[in-house]
Amino acid sequence: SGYKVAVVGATGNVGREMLSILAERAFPCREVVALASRRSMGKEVSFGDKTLTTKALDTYDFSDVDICLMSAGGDISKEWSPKIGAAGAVVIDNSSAWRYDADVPLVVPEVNPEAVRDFHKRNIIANPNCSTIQMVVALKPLHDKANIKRVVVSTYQSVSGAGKEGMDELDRQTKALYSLQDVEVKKFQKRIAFNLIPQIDVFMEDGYTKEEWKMMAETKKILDPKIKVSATCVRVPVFISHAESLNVEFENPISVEEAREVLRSAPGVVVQDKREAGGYMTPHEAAGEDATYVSRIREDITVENGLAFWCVADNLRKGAALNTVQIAEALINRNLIQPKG
Ligand code: 11C
Repeated sequence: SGYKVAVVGATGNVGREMLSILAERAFPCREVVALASRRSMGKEVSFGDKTLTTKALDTYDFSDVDICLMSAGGDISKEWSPKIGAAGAVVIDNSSAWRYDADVPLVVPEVNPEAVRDFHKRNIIANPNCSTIQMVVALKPLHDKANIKRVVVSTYQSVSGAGKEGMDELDRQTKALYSLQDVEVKKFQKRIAFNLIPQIDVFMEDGYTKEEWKMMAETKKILDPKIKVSATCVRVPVFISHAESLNVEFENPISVEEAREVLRSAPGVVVQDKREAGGYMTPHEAAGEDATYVSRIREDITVENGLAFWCVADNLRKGAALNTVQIAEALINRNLIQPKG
């Protein structure tokens, strides 16, 4: 007994992480199937101590699947999520295809778990962008305490956010530089090894990039439409975990001590903040962890009620796979879905 879970995009960075998180958390499943494009069909992936052979998405019969975790990109999701949803499985989708649809809940379980109730409109729930997830996990307890008016955020995003190709590019370029060979630029817009790139996703008309726009639009949908967000998203030569520097302006006064207090007791947050050398979290240390880490909490001395802080999380786990599995758990804990088998 238990749920039948399909993982679509099982051979990707996030798909593999979904399978290991399902196994780690002993998700109540009677069966797990790994699906991917025809190109990846037959590849083997790990599920706990088992090995699954990937099956093709386009010929798979979803009629006895309860939950489908999708991480196969926006185009595949646009085509397949409605079909899978119509076949009776609840789709929890990690792409940006459905996030801004009024009939699709956009959920971070620590922030707006009650929104899962509306999943039945399309049988789809959207998982937010990785840089939004860790930011709203940290902002939620502060918003409840002192009402956020405005956020200025700069991100330091790892190459794994751009998939395996992004990780391969940093690896390849670094090796090429050390062996004095030509550096080939394929995945990113410029060289990423020993460099920074202030562009993630395409440019919008107003000069912000799509990644920056997502952080703004998603924060409004998940947390509060009144919060203003200005983001600058930067790719950095780090393999796993995104970091963010935030300046937050509040309606009401909030001291550093009060902020520490509410963050310490907030779900999903770990405060690691000693005002001494090394007393903060870094991306390398957050890789493989589940929490959103908050460090460097201090007063923003340029506004009346302001705080500045640093936040770090594993973009493949809390930023993607873990959040998706937690959404499935939120559905189950609320008795909103029953296993078909
Ligand atoms: C990155 N945040 O780091 C992006 C990847 O909307 O799900 C995820 C894009 C998305 O490149």
